[in-house]
Amino acid sequence: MQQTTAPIACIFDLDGVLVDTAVYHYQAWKSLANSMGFDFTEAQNEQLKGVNRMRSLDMILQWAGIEKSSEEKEKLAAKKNEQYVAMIQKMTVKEVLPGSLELLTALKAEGIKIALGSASKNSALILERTELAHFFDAIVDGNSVSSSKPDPEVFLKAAELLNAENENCVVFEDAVAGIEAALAAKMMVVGIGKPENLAAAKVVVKDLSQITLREIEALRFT
Ligand code: B16
Ligand code: MG
Repeated sequence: MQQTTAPIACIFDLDGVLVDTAVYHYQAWKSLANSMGFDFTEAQNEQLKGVNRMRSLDMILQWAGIEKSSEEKEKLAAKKNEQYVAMIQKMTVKEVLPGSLELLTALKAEGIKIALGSASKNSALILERTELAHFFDAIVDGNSVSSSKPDPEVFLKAAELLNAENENCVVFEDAVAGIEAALAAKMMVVGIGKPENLAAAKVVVKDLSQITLREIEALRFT
């Protein structure tokens, strides 16, 4: 009897994978830190990727050795978000990262299910501004999870909504925390960025233009 393999399902992180918003997060956090009289390094910024807003703020304050009350932290996070939203409101389809549109289109043409698995609470605005919303069969973002990456919740929920088994899901991630989350969910993972930053991912590519649908489908056999 011939064995059939279940189709793969693809789960995309948003910031830094499909769209170039990682740089806006960095600018907004840096400007907040500078306004308080301190800074953080690019290596520290790598650790903020994929991490939710309040946890990112906690990390930045901890690096600076500053303690704030919950109320003050809410205000600081709101200030950062205001600046970030002002930047993403001006986004266009031009800020979609190389290969994103081509890969999403190819997946759709093959009938492969697609979900978003992002920590961002601003994903709806970004998907609308960049005209990507129509590609997704399911959206899981910072508004629908209680635990931040590296907790696997965001990807487990996405797989559930797609009706896919975890081991058939391929996660595309630019963040160390996101790769940890995907591995904890027992999913396949493609790192997006520099291999030296994303050592836990077996496959790392510069951007989505550097991987084909066939290579993605072959991941389960590696
Ligand atoms: P927001 P992703 C993450 O999005 C970003 O990588 C991370 O830097 C950011 O702090 C987080 O979203 C929360 O974003 O402040 O917009 O809710 O990479 O998981 O798509
Ligand atoms: Mg990201």
